Amino acid sequence: MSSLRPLTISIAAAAMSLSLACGGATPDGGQEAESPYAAHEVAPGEYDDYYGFSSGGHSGEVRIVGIPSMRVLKRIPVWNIDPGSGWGITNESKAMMGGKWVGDTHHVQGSYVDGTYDGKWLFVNDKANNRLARIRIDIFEVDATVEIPHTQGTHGVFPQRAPTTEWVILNSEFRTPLVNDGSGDMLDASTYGGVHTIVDAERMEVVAQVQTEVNLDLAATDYSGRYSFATSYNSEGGATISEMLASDLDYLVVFSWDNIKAALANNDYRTVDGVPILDGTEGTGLTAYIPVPKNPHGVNVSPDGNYAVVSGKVSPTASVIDITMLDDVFAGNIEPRDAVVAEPEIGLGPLHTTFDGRGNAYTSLFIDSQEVKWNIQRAIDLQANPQEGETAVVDRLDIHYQVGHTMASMAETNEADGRYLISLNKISKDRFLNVGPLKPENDQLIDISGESMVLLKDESAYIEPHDIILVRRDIIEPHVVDRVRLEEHPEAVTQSSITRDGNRVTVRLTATAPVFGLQEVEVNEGDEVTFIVTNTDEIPDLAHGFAISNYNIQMVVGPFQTKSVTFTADKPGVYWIYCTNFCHALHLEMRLRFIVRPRS
Ligand code: RUQ
Ligand code: CUA
Ligand code: CA
Repeated sequence: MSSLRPLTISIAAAAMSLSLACGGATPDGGQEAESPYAAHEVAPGEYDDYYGFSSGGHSGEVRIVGIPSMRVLKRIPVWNIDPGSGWGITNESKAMMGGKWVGDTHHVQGSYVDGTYDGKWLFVNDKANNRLARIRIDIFEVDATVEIPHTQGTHGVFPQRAPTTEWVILNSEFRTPLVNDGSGDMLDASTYGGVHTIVDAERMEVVAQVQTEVNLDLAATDYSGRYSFATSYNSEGGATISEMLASDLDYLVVFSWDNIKAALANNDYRTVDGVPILDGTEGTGLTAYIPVPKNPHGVNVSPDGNYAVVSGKVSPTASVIDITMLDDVFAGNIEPRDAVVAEPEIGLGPLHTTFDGRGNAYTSLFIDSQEVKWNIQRAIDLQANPQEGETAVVDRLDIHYQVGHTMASMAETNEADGRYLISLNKISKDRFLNVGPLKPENDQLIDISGESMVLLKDESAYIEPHDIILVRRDIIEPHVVDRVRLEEHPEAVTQSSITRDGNRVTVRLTATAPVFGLQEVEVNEGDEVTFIVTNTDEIPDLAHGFAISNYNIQMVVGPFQTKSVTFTADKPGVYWIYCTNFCHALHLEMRLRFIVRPRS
């Protein structure tokens, strides 16, 4: 039995409390002699079939996980400081972080061409400080960021899927005043709104924002480049949890890109802080508000591009919206709710839905702690023709415990292959050694190639991954490089030197195992010192580190990369600069003296 104290939301309105109790499930299947995972094991020296790109939640990072081994292959710092790479310490990364050192990554998505991944970029949001970051897949480092104005709770993010990713859209989960400068009656929540932000993927600049009266939570784009979607759980415009739960129906908000583009071309907007703000409230023609029950969460589009599936969260249902009917909704030929072609009952606490490319949907059930497999066409047929005792549900699998996101292999593309399903479980509870109050999460690997789901593997994850996408290896591998081009950094160093301009000292330093290009650097106390370090080693996996003792500076520089750091030499004395990354038999000798002469 569980010893976890239920953390129930203690308000009367939440009769269906979204509790963290797990109902006393016990671990199952752990002690069989032959684990079903054996057939999927990635032996030493073998490679995984998929790259998993996972958002690290409040760790602020993105992680690369091999699937099906579940090995964590890399952590990509985004909105966090990482001495292992110097992220947040180097001048280059500081410029991209803009003085904000924490973030909350929820959703990582890849760039697309014709409905599948093109292997170029990943995009990831920052819910805490309202930013979007772009990661270059060739080197798996952030190369651009953009602040999203007029928003809080920047949550759902999704790139355009076709023909290519020109736009990336983001939702603001929290309603706020659009101009949030303390003016007006700040307590009057009826004046707040949400915004659907459009970012240019190439330039990483905000193109426009579409304002709505409701909040906008999860996001998706369609497969034609004509629509985007946002779930809204706060159609009530409430500021308290009971207000947000007052109504039985909320919305899936659909944004018409044709009409947005026309409004932009006709200058049909106002400009606030340099950003075009379009009116997307009900009746303006830019949006359709499709009523769905109740406080819905995820919206996911089926790989055939035909359906948007909204997971009901407080309602035990999923709502299936027929995307081919949206033109009629926007033309006023049918009511928005007419586009909901099925609403099967699937279980308690549906959060996210994913697909196997064979017509089946898999929805995470937070309260039931289950993955539920159901057939979309069957749900549509039963909606049209209800039959006593019949259900669209095909299979259920208990997970451990309280699943948030779930994702199948290639499921957010038109190449969904229905091999693996990942269940990102918020609570691991009794599945691992006890490591104190703050426990790992439990990411579970499930085989979905057959009729029934088969649990294959538990993997602990440092809190708290949110979402993951599973991308076939052959899409990513050709793009990944072993080293950057030396000249990519305008200040790349090929010859070490020290130059002085007044009290500004610039040290250009090469690093080739096992020596830095200089053996000592002398400066005066109070000098502003910039070190520019280039790793000039040609060997593909030979990184060098650069740390200055007692100066709070530490960074790793990959092959042919250049990184710089600027600081004030405020402590006189002798300080060893050393390589932090084991690179050579003489790695320990790879160091130089930094001599700071006291001000006389
Ligand atoms: S959310 S557990 Cu931030 Cu993706 Cu749904
Ligand atoms: Cu270079 Cu250790
Ligand atoms: Ca609501």
